[in-house]
Amino acid sequence: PTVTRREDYVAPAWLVPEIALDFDLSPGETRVRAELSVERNGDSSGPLRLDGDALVPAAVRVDGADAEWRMEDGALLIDLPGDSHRVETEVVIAPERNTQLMGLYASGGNLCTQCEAQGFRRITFFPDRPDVLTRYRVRMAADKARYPVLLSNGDPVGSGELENGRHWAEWHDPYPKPSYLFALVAGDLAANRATFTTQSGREVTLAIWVRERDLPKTDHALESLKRAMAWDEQVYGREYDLDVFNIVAVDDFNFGAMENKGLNIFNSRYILADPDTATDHDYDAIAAVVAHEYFHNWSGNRITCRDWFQLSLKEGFTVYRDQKFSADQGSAAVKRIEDVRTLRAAQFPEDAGPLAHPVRPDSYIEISNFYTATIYNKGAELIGMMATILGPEKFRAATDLYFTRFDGTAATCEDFVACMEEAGGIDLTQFRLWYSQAGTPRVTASVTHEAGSGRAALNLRQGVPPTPGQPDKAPMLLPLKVKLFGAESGREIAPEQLVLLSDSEAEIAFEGVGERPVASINRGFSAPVIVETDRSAADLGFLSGHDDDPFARYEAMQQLMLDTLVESVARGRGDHAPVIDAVRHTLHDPDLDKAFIAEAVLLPSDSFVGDQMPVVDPEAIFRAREALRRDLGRELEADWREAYEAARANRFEYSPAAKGARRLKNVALGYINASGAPDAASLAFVQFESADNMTDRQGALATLASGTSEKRVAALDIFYNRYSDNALVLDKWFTTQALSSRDDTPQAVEALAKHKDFSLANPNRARSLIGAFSMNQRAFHHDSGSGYRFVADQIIALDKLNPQTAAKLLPPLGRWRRFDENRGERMRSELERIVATPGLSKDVFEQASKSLD
Ligand code: B3K
Ligand code: ZN
Repeated sequence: PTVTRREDYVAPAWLVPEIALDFDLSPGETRVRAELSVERNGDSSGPLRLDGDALVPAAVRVDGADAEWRMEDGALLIDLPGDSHRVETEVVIAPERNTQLMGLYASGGNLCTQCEAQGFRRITFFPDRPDVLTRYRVRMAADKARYPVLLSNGDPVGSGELENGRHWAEWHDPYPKPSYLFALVAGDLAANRATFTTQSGREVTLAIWVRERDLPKTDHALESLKRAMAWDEQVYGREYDLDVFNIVAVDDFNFGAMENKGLNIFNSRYILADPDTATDHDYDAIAAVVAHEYFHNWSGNRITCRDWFQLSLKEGFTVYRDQKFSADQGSAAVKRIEDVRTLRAAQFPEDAGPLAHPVRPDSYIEISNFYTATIYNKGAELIGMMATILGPEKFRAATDLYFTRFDGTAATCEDFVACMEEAGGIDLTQFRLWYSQAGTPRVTASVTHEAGSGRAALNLRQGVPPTPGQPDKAPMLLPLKVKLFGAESGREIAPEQLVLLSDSEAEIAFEGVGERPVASINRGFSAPVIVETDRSAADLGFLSGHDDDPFARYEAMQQLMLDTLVESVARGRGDHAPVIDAVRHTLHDPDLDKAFIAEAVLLPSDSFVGDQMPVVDPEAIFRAREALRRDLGRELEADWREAYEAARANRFEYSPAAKGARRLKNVALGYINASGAPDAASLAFVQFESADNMTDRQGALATLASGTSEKRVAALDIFYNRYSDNALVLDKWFTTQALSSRDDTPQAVEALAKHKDFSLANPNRARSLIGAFSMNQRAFHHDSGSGYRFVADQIIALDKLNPQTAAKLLPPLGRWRRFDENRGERMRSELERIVATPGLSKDVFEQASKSLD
């Protein structure tokens, strides 16, 4: 397969200022006519190259006459004599046979598109690259009974009736856009509508389109959209720019959602919610994804990417924007904790493994493989670090400059950083390494103190581990917020300061320090790094109870728990008392809200504990964590029951306080069950049966599903029967079982893969079982290798239908270097089996072959 390299970028030889598309839609046979006005770009030479993927030209005309053409790697090549021509092509495609879900495809009886990154070339011949910006006119004709609603980008300009029960509609998008932002939907859909008046007084019609019966589940998404629109005006001065904004929800979708200009298309899991079927986490995710896609209208659509190596320009920045939006809707501290948890669970392992790549990659085989936590979440951290370094006013000036200067263009990460430098009045030369060097920096911090002289010092050292293709790393610019507390008095010794660590070693000096200091460092997680300190359990316990930065309090507790678990794994047993004391203290701190407490008292996941160890021992980690959970449950049983009772009697409400109460209640339920109390399972079962919301129902189900009570099977059956016609909730049923900590989970999951409701054809369902199972460290890494074989079988089967979604399931198998020889060998041999599969897609080939290197 061919490798595409960033340094090979050349500007397009031909531009396409205008396109007129004409779709004669039907599921088995859709005729697509395209009329492109093409213009030579400067004095470039060479033929017009129109990308195509599995397209056969039915007709090709240039300036109205049949033309000569040839095919090369699926693309259509035409030699054009002049500088400006009208090129017409015609193809026939079959949406109902499109199982890749890229291009035009059928879902739930409707037709829809997905073009990012390279799906447009599966619809029509076109220079399918983000730096070719085109004005689109789209006409669609379809059977009116089957597809009464016809939508595309921009504004509707006309519609009418045709013969044979067909009708047509035409849409024009006044904003030039890259082909990846094209969208079309034809379906039997109903809309939940609202209006939004922008800050300059423009009235925008908002509509969320779903199946008629799902309409009652769209209010939360619509409300979130309005909030996001207002927030972007207030915080970034960005206003919406069309008269209509449409969102369509579809059931079969390769990822979360897509920001097509004026016509966002969503995986229905990020639109549909009501208390009976969606958890608080679902509600939050819906608000975040709706906001994310909306924010792309400026960070992505008005300013797009020059090439796909610049993907983080739009994705990192937009994730940063949606994270801040969510932080403003509730507890900013809890949101930061959740975001860091995600970064550590998804991005740190990626950065430490065979698929590590820089935020601005240097090469790819298949760009779909680069929609990663590194591009998205680490990319967002880079924006956050620049915002920290500049401060809020200069950061806003810099984003204003960026939005003004690059509006209507296809820009680069470099353009963005240059705006930060210019408006911030600073030099970010060293900071740019964050874009080019992969790997998570490690910072070692220690404090020295001379009681006599009152001198203290914080000693910092940094380094970045080698990653594939990058053996040697230069020191990075790390913005670290630090503060010192007195170990005895607990008072602040030195106020918070922002240290810009630029060398591989530095010493920060403090004067007049009378007592032994304890360092609180990387407060607010100001830099996405791993910090190693020599702080004792006592110091961590103190910070977990007294630090005035809520993130630092959480962090101290996590570090204490991690140290305890790592020690237990190494020595077979550990001292649980400091963790139990710190948790007790946190549970009773009247200044803390319930959501924060719930986050803070949660043990780090099995896999995060594994990430701290040179060789991951899944069984030992599981046992150590269960032992600590049991002791926490037993020693604090009365406290958990008290917390549980305090949050028990609330009727459903979607508010930060009510969410926090539910979160803590369910964490408490988990600990009560861990204690082994005889009534624990019935407590869970009562909650399961009486819940008026999915958070409580699923929380109880998860607790039961990991246990041995006879209530377990009953609860799973009740849940299944109650929701058997709701695909999104059935996904939860599969996931809950895949994440169970029971010994028989590997066999249970293999059986579930044969369940009549399981199907690889629907990406949500595939992920709900296979994706979830591979996150269950103990079950997936069973030393028989059965988990590896099972997941590899599923990847091979899914690759034939949907390579993109198959490739996303691969990375857990690629982490073989982190495990013992037996497991590592078995993982490798599954990767080898995958690579040797005939007809493998380049998506899976890239992930599997790089994982073997
Ligand atoms: N831009 C899309 C992701 C497209 C993924 C293509 N493999 C959604 C988003 O990030 O907002
Ligand atoms: Zn995005």
